[in-house]
Amino acid sequence: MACSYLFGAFLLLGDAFAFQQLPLFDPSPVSHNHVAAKELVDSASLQNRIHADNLFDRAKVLYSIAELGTDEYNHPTRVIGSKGHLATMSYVYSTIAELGDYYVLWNQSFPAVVGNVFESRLVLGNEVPASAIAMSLTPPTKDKEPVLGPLTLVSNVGCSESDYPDLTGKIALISRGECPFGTKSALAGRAGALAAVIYNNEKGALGGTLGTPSPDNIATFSISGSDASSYIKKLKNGQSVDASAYIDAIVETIETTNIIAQTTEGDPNNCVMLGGHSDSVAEGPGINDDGSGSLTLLEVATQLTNYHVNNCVRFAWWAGEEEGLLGSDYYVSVLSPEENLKIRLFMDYDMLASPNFAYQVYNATNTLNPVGSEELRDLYTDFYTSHGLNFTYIPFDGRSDYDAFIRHGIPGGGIATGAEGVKTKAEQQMFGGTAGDWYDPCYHQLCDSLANLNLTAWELNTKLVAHSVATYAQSLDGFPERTSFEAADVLPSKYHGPKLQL
Ligand code: DTR
Ligand code: ZN
Ligand code: ZN
Repeated sequence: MACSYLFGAFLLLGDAFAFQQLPLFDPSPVSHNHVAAKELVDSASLQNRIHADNLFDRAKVLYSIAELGTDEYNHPTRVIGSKGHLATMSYVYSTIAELGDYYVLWNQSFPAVVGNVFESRLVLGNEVPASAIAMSLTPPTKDKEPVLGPLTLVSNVGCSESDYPDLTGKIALISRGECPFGTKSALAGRAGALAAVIYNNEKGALGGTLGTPSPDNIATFSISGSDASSYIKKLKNGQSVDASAYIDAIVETIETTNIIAQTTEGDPNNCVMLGGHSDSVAEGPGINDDGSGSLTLLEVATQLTNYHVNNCVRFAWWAGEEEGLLGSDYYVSVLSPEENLKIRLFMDYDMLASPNFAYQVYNATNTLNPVGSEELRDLYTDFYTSHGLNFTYIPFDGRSDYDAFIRHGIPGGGIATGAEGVKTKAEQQMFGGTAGDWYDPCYHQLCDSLANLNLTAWELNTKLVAHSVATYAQSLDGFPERTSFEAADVLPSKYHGPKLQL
């Protein structure tokens, strides 16, 4: 099986993805379409078709696909721009195309900013702060050479131009807080600084992204508050601190692609939408993050072909989630108001099989989010409760691809099984596993491979995804009507994707 899928994947590699609309495969009937008389989709019946072994077979294919990234990255990966990601997109595309005319399938290419830090070094006084890291999407220092200058404290939290003295030939030291890291880097650059160091205003190390590049951005490091404190004291006492910063990095724009499949049947003015992300981080193969969600979508899309639907169902495999929700942001940003209003809700499925899992439901409420988000949240919690299972609420804070939807008036929500958070004792009682360990100890690492999947959680959650699709594909009666496509909340949030931005 792995070989034939891989062969299909290679067929579509390369120039095929240069086209806006790939030609559909020959829609010759496949077994799913032989069903003589299809019935209207029904949750229990669709759920009965979900089996862990089918999901795991798909995971094995995906791991072989990730191995294609080894040429360039020395280990399996499906990061955007890699062969592993191109082959992932081909696998998704060809799997849906083979289902014949049940779906209309298209792809949407968009520019994606990617960065890579090859080398970095920060010296403050005579010390190398242990917590210093170059921020994601940082530009290099001038000519990719070390720069030297006095460390200079920026006033307040460095969110307005007036906080910045003339920093020509200097290295700026700025507190975290109130505005995005990218804003601070650009303001420091505009004030003439050679490099910037942002220190944490909370406990612990700081890592984050500068986000969308500005031409004013300068080489930027982050350090912990405790590493910064002695320097802040010295500077406040009028003492000087020499600093040197060096970053060799690139920031470039590549093209990558979202894949979208919509049922040909069902009311096209009332669409139920769901998505997972097709990309991984560069560090590993991303079999749980978000291989699990992407493959769940493929399996549910495959099994759905056995049924009629009343409402249209639209599946999305987003690219560039790990670089800052690029694909879902782009998709929503180019929707016309009419198209936006056709999407009745968006369901995010990112990380469904964490090995030390908790059943997590995004705490999306109608007070803070588009109306309908809470009805969706309750569908998930009712499901767990009716199966005698525990669940926890997790913040709906912009860390995954639902963000653009709720910011544009579309009700949203989703489920997950946990990333780098630590399982509590109470959660160990509720879900088993190991208190004190991360939900996914291999989050964003090389070991996010086949052994990093909990098949019990994955199967159960895929049944829940099937339940969500079947319920709303059958009927949206009573589900709140769409009223607005305005941005729900325009304030920058702490997260926009997996990385901190503020
Ligand atoms: N799935 C993660 C992003 C993510 C979403 N929710 C949380 C909660 C805690 C940590 C991370 C996340 C990813 O794509 O990396
Ligand atoms: Zn993810
Ligand atoms: Zn991730």
